Amino acid sequence: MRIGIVCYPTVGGSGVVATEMALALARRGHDVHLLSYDRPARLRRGVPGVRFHQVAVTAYPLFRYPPYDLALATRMLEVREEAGIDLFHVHYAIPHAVSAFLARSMGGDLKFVTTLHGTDITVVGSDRAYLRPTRFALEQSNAVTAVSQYLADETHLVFGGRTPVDVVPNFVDTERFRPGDRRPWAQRVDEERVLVHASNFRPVKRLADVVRAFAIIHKELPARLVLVGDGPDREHALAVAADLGCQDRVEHVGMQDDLERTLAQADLFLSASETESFGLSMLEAMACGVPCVSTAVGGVAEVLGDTGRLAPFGEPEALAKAALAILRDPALHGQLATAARRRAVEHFATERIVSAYEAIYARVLGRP
Ligand code: GMT
Repeated sequence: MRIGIVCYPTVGGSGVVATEMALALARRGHDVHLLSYDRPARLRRGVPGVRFHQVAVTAYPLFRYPPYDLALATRMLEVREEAGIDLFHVHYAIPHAVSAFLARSMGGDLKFVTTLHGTDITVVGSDRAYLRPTRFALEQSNAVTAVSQYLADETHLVFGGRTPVDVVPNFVDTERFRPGDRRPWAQRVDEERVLVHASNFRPVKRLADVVRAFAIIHKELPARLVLVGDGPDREHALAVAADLGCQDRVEHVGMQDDLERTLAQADLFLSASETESFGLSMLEAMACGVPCVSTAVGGVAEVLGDTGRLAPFGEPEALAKAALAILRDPALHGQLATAARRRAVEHFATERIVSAYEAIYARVLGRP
């Protein structure tokens, strides 16, 4: 098939999923075209079978907010004409699904599948300013998918039940994300527990709560917290670490192209999010054999199964208690680590999930 993928290029989960989809589809022989305002990090090097098409937005003094959605609709039509695209797969509803509908209205029969990732429904999509166009664009999509059952249910709650939503979870490359050769802390001389958190440090991630939980853990056990990523809450979280006297045990390493290396060195992944439709970094940690302790929000329970531990949102003490129970018990840690890796491989491996998307494409195109 000739497939157009539309996504945000940022390091956020939806961009990662869309780019990994493009790579996996190209490996399966599809002709893949990726459209975005910038080249996604994981596509920096050219990849056979995937062509990148930049969406350029004209700046004009009159435009306080340049109309990206219009430029995207135009680019979708151009790419369809140039490459003979069979179907577009748009990741994150706003504004991508609306642009796809506009492209169809301008250019005739254009098929598109919309994948919902989280805040496009739970935060932005439910905002009064965006609710009606988002609902309309979902109704116009040839298929709508959500990355968890939680998100599918939320979509029905927010937008009404008219649009059928297929649940297709996110996936992980279990060859790239795999356990490292680091021995568990009980077999190491320093016994230092390495905790990791990776995200875009947006307010919804509650990075300061990650640090607060870590400060409690650090008082009880030798421990270090590695923060991977970057975003608006970085300074606040580092200030909280200083206030709590653990700043020298908190290491901010910024964005990482080789996140798998850091994850494979960790003993535990900590997440304090207020909402999380899926939690892709946790799946990547699981694939590396790293148990996760997270707030019990959104679709996280669907991802972790019984391989990690959940604590109520907004209670860093509860998060710390759950983490300490694992970090004090090498046998329990070993069991959870093995179960996490197994669950990632059995339920969330790339090939399995990409096949599910291919089946949806075939259904939309009316092909066997
Ligand atoms: O919704 C966001 O904050 C951005 C979005 C993204 O582009 O990274 O994250 C969402 O999509 C990810 C990939 O499907 C999920 O793993 C995240 O859980 C989800 N974020 C939230 O629900 C907050």
